[in-house]
Amino acid sequence: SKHPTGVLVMSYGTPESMEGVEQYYTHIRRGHPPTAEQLADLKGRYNAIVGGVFPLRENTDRQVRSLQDKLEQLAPGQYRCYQGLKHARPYIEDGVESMAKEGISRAIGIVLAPHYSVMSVGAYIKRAREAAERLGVEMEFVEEYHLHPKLIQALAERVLGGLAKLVDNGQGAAHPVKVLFSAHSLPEKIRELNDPYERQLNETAAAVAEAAGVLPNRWQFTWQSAGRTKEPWLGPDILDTLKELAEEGERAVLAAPIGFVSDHLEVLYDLDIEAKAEAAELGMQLDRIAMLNSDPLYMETLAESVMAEDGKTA
Ligand code: FEC
Repeated sequence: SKHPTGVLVMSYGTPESMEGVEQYYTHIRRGHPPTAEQLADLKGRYNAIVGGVFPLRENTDRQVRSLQDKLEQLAPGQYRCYQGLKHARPYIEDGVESMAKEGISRAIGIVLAPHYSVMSVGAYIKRAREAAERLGVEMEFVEEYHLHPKLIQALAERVLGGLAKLVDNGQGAAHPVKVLFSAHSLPEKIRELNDPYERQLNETAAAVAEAAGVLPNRWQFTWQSAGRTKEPWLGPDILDTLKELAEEGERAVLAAPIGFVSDHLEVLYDLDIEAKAEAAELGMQLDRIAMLNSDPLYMETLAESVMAEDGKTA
């Protein structure tokens, strides 16, 4: 066909300004506006990170551009990337609409999150599929890429880099470092759905630890960023894990948030500010691995996953 295959690149989304935080938060809460206190709390967290900007927007833009370049390099003229965000403009539906308007009749969707849960990636795919059906775009999806060898390599390099820095500059020189892999918690009810999220995260953690030569007793998995609701969320939370590690005599921790791929609020606030403060309180040093952002190995992971899915269906 004369039209390229569309690639809908989906990401969480972030507000464009402080004025947009209320609408964004309301969208995350499925149309229920936050209380004034909840809103002030969230604005406070955005203000606390790197000067109160919204780095996820620039990072997602750059990831989409870099993936387009990588696809162009691997398969010239065959793919055209579009952006679709879960909770901000351009929404997932806007991305599908742009494709349809530009004459795209087939597309592959991929989410900038490597692990599948029905509550995370599944929800992105559901919305994209509905829009595609409505607009007559034939669409297939990459559901997960959590063990792609280039993803594992990129993460292992970051763990090695983080360990080297801790050993050079801090307590890691005198104490063995504990590597704490983490991801966004979800409500415990995902367990009743036989959801692959926990298993996939543990598989990524084990593969990265092995590739980086981190011994089994020198790493563990923990959750972070649980929602502030009454229902139970998957635990233990990283703040509790840090307390436990301090009691066990650990002094140096490397946080490796493998469930995320960008610098954004859940990393820059929840880990770099909140978890770091807790660690300091406990007499421990906490460093964090660099995020993938538009790392070439990550872009190759995405490009190869898209092309493999396309090959299955062409
Ligand atoms: O930098 C930014 O502006 C956005 C950072 C951000 C990322 C992110 C990723 C994930 N979330 C996931 C699940 C949930 C569930 C709820 C929930 C709520 C929030 C709130 C903010 C927020 N999330 Fe998020 N998430 C980010 C930001 N998230 C802000 C609302 C206030 C708060 O609780 O802190 C609970 C919704 C509800 O109330 O019903 C569930 C998952 C991911 C990782 C996968 C992905 O990227 O899609 C899972 C980045």
